[in-house]
Amino acid sequence: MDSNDDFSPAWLAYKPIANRTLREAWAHRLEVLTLPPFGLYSPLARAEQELKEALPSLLGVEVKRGRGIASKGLSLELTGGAPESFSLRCFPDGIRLKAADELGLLYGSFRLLAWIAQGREPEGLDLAEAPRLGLRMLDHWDNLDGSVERGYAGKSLFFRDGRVLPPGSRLRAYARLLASVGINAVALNNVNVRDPETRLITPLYLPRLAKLAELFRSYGIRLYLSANFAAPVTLGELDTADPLDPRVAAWWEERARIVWEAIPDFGGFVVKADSEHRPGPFTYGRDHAEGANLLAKAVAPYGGTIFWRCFVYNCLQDWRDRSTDRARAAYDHFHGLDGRFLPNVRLQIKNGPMDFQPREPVSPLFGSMPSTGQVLELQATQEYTGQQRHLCFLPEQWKSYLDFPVATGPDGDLARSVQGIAAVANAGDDPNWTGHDLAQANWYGFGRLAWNPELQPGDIAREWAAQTFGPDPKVVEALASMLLGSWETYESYTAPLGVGWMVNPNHHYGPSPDGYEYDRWGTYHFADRDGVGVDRTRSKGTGFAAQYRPELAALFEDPALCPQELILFFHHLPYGWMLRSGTPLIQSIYDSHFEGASRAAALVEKWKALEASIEGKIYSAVLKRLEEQKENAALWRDVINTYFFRKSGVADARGRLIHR
Ligand code: GCW
Repeated sequence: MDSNDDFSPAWLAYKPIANRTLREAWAHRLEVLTLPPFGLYSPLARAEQELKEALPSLLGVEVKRGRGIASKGLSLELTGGAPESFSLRCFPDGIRLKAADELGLLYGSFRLLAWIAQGREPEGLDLAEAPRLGLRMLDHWDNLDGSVERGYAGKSLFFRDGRVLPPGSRLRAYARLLASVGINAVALNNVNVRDPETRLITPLYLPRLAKLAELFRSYGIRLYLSANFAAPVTLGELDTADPLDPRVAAWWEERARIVWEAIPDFGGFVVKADSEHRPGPFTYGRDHAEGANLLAKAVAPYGGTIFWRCFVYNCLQDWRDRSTDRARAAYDHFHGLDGRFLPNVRLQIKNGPMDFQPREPVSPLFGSMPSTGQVLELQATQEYTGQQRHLCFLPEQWKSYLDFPVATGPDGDLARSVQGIAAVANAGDDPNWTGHDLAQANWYGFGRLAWNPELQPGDIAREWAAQTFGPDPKVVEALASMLLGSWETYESYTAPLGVGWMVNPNHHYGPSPDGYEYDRWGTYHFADRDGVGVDRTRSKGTGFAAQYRPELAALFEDPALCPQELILFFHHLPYGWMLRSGTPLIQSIYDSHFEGASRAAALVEKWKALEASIEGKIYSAVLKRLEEQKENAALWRDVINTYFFRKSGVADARGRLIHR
């Protein structure tokens, strides 16, 4: 087998439906397929292809093409309605899928197949769906040499040894997986755009990128690239990248023309500027509105969008300087610029104010800039959540952000305040795409939540499990019980109560309580013999809490009201501090670490109980990862507990083993 063909079908496994009555109930409604005329590489052609491949495998039927208006069988119809939306209904002799556009028909076809694969009955099928968010995007941090920054699943799907890969069968499978959960945008390269990747926007690479765009287009997915703000200088064409210099503006306009000539539906650029040594407008004494608008103006004639990242902070801090707080940085840099960005700029804001820690408060920027388009950035790749060696089902974490009331009133949740969601992708060229087979659930879950932020993580977990492993309720429930709660398990054996950052520097795997404590990244927890945590109050701390709207600021400001899971993010507290649960802070650190590590150990046993139901290769691969998780969680428990025991001198009230 060509290594290009060695990949898992993931949740598009289309396993045969074992229940005969159910199979027949579907089959007699699906044997004839009628659809409107379509072009060769159109979404509708993809829909037909998917149905014709999937239905025989799920139901054992051969699908025949019907003619004209069908009264029986599966009919796909173009009618009115919102873009990308669809309705699906079951009739005694058929299924009717209606949509306003071809993409709606493609999404509806995938939903129908998911419905069948999940073991549901046709009689209940009556859906009308439209995506809640227009932009549902994956950002890859892939480099041209094939490496992936913070990638835990092999090499890049798009690049190898300085080349753009041709659109082979793996990439087609990738596009199908994306479309099946409604993802409609992909940024291919790392936001850290170095010299080689700066050249992606030149004729050296554009023809190859255009081939990828053609494949993705047929699945409703637009291509984006990360751009280097200093590109005119890096490419040796100008001696400045000053956003107010007319030569620079002209350069970007010409560049946009070249890019859109090669890829007419190109989406636009993601930009990391003035962040972690990347160039940006600050070099020229300009602000981020001036920087973003330079690019936005150049891409506007083509309908392009600029995703301007707000991950801007001082990464050369001195730990002795107690006045600077990294958590404040995004708000301090961007809030005052509200109203100054062109309409095709989207500020892309990480979920929290720091950097994808297992738990952070929501970034105070959300909902605080009424005249500026915003996009939420999540991290599916598990940089700080176990690197796809630990099981950590992230839809539960994401849901806590999406539901967060950034504004008052019933529509005040974060999901309603943004124009889209991007996640840093967790897929690479590993045969199972994501390193850990069960991490596919995060990719799937991201797409589902971006489509509909109101979905519940439990339903997402069950849908994913049924589609991936087949609809046997025992297996589905067992998998759901492993996925659900796994984020909180991870959180409970790592850094306590929102304090974050107790990881090994650089690679970020495994415990190192003081790894970042005296470093320059602005990531401190200030543990001493008396207490731990960061005072971010307005009254005596860094003032970060005051960046929130008043009701929230009041909650975070007061340790008696502050959500307990974030208490050390906002407060420096003595070890004897009584949490609302009635447990002293130090004891709760010990308890959560003992419990978290034992829950991680229990995952191994839960998985073992599934041995007979899971394909051997997947079973052993996952078992190996769960065993590593168990061992690493025990290490986390011991390192963190010993650290706090040595600092505080307080023994565990329950007398469990804490190493001296
Ligand atoms: O999480 C940090 C990562 C960097 C990353 C950066 C960012 C792409 O450690 O690897 O760089 O964030 O989001 O820009």
